[in-house]
Amino acid sequence: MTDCLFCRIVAGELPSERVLDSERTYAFRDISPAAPVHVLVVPRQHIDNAAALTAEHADLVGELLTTARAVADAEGVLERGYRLVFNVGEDALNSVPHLHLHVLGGRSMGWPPG
Ligand code: IU
Repeated sequence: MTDCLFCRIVAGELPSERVLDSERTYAFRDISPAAPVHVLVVPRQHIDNAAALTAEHADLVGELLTTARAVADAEGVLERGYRLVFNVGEDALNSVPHLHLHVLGGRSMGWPPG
């Protein structure tokens, strides 16, 4: 059994609130939402983070983005806008070592992020 939290969520070994999924991706609600809409889109396969991506992952990355777009559409935040974030490394406060794309929306946001 893997000890990767998000691998276990994808496998259904740990509970999550599914939003939608695709062949290679799974989208679920963040347990500690930072915005009214806060969904994480993860690849079903384990990849540590965005710094571990190679050209071989190009199709998968495209699928992560189209899943994120479908989440924004389904959540009704597409028209007013939303933010997509990959955190990488400690300066960015990346805390879970399984690649995940944050979909944040439902409120206006500041820039630059803190
Ligand atoms: P980060 O980019 O690694 O900082 O984001 C990790 C996210 O995973 C963060 O927003 C957490 O609230 C979220 N999360 C979760 O949804 N479920 C969990 O069991 C744990 C973290 I631990």
